[in-house]
Amino acid sequence: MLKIWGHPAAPNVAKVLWTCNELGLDHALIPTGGPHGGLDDPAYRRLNPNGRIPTVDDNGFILWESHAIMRYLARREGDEVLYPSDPRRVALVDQWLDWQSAHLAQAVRDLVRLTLKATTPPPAEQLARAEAEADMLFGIVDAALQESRFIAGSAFTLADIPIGVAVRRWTTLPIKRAPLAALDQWFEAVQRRTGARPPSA
Ligand SMILES: N[C@@H](CCC(=O)N[C@@H](CS)C(=O)NCC(=O)O)C(=O)O
Repeated sequence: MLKIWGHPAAPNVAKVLWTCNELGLDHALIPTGGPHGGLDDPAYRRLNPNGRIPTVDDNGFILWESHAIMRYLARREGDEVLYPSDPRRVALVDQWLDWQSAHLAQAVRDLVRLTLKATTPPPAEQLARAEAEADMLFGIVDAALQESRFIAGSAFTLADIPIGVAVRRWTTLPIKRAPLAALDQWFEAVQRRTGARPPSA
């Protein structure tokens, strides 16, 4: 059975768990990272030299980096909807996956650092800058969703998963957010999918 090291409250692990659920894959979660620790254990570092989660073991095939894992699992299962083989359709999915980790994830991380993880209230100007950056990036998603039902077109694909996880995090932070109607409507719909089970730990 597929083994996954991580914990469901970690956004990058949540992406992989959501993908497994969409694909109907049985998996065993090995609680690691966050409150469970273990990231510096030499045995874990041999699996993932970054000391980060998630890491998976698929019958001896070890893989880390959440989006690489998602792509691998969807390809392995031959799921043409979640991760198409058509060059242009898959390029759009990849575009949003790469954009999420290069830009959106950082903006949400900055807001988490300034709010939930801060020991003192953040300087108002710094918080306003971080809020504006996130509004701008989620605004790009909102504009795309005004044109298509899902992030990368008319069907739910891997691209919807990391952005869904990011919206889930963003909308639970004690911050000001721009109203984005198309994004809200899409988020309502993707959250209702059984695969989008919210993290419990
Ligand atoms: N680019 C990596 C980032 C991995 C990462 O930073 N994971 C975070 C959790 S989301 C982590 O390991 N944090 C340490 C912890 O939770 O203890 C990926 O997408 O897998």
